Amino acid sequence: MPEQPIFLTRPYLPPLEEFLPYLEEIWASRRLTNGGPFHQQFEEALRQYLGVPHVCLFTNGTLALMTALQALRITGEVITTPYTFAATAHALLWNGIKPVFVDVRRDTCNLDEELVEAAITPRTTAILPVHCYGNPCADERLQQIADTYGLKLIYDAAHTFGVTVDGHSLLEQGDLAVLSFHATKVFNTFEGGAIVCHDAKLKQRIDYLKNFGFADEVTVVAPGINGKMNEFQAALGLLQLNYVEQAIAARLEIARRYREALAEVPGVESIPVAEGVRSNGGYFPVLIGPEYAISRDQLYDEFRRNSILVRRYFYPLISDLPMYRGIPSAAPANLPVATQIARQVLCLPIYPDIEAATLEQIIDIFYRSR
Ligand code: T4K
Repeated sequence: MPEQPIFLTRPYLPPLEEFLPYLEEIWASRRLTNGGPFHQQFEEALRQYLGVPHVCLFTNGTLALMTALQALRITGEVITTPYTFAATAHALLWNGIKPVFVDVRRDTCNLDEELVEAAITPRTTAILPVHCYGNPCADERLQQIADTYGLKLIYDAAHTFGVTVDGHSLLEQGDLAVLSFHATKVFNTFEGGAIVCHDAKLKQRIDYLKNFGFADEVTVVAPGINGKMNEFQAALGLLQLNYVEQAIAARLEIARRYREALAEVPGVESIPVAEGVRSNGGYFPVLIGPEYAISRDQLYDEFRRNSILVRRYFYPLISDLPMYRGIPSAAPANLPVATQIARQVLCLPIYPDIEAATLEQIIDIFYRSR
């Protein structure tokens, strides 16, 4: 048994000596937050890296999601997925919006676009899909539905950093896309997040909203919140951009090894990557089916006995949490695919510097337990 547990992920950090000059600059200027120089530099550098029109930096992805809903004045009901991290639906509740859960597709774990129309009511104002594990949603179809019914389309793109489809950033889709730069993500700024948007006026509104609604010293245009990214986060982000492609490449190589090794194990299903997609290796989920010798939870326990801290993202389903389960659309009978995936999923450790021997040890547990 290893002395140190193997975690699901380890945050990527650049060499400390490269970060120290940024800290010295912050100390010298005493500019710590509120749109300082690193904030401005990082916002522009990120915009260029992502190839998107506008970026609004946030202190975390959850506040970015909450602000995105405010920015587009979303109210009433919003169609979303139950198969995600709690923050997606919580952002709706914090805005007094009712989530309407629609089932997912097994091949992508994303909102099933063909079930969306049936969930629309006169109170529906938006669709909030998640590109789960960075797998692209059926963007064209979702946009078509949104256009037909006059709905806004906001993507929770927390898992999507650096993902491209036929060379285009996935973040170009929808009215807004929301990123997370949390420590556990492919790209981290300790904590952090951003909204990607397409026009300058909307960026301005979001920038006001994340600063309490202040447009200038005496003008407050809306009941905004404090969502600002500070200078420490922004400085780290600037530095991390130099390393992120290298980190993604290392993750994709680990994903390739898992995929290859587990293809031979009956009852262990990897989620496919669609043609033309450059994924980011943020997560490596597998579904444990009935053909496997033991259940998902028995396998989970077996990993834990070996000090390998695999995770069941996303179990339980959001729709099963106490604050959501009373909503009619949260009934398990309405969500059969999501319910099944949540019972079968196991996310395996994946991070750029995972040791080759650890990777083989993880794979070996699948072979030994089958
Ligand atoms: N939308 C979606 C779809 C999301 O997945 C998330 C966040 C959000 C929105 C909200 O974005 P943020 O507001 O977080 O920016 C983690 C993260 O806290 C959360 O950011 C993430 N999704 C979610 C999927 O996972 P936990 O509670 O499961 O993480 P935790 O602390 O157990 O960490 C997992 C493993 O990572 C640990 O076993 C060890 C390792 N780790 C973690 C941290 C925090 C480290 O090595 N160092 C660290 O600093 O939620």
